[in-house]
Amino acid sequence: MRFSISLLLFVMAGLVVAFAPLPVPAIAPQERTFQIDARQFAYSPSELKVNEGDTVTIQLISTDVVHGIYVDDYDISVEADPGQSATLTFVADKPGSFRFRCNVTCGAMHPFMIGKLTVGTNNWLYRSIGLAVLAVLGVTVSRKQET
Ligand SMILES: [Cu+2]
Repeated sequence: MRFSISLLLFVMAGLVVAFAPLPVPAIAPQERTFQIDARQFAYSPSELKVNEGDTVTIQLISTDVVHGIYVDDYDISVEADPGQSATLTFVADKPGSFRFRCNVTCGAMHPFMIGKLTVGTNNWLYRSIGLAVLAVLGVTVSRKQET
């Protein structure tokens, strides 16, 4: 009986650690710079991951024809001439996943020239540390009660 109550307490504590709002703020916003090469019909890299609040600078380099980048929902864009680069800076203040796409008609496969921007909150580090500590405690306590 005692064992199952302490097990229940640990499960509840685990849920709190995993899902409760954190008293500490997420990792401080950073300045992030990405260089993206654009060519017919792809971006390289095509996936960007940042944390909410980061100041993001995208340096777009068009390697063949004129390309652009338009980020859905953020409603921002930039265009780069062939062989040139262009810079776009914004604050990633909306969490979630956003498509970005070429906003210059650059050829037949132009509609498929897309990428993904992921804006996440970076607090899983703290939560996973908390869960690891709880797991160790749980194992220790249940071992003691067995003896
Ligand atoms: Cu394009």
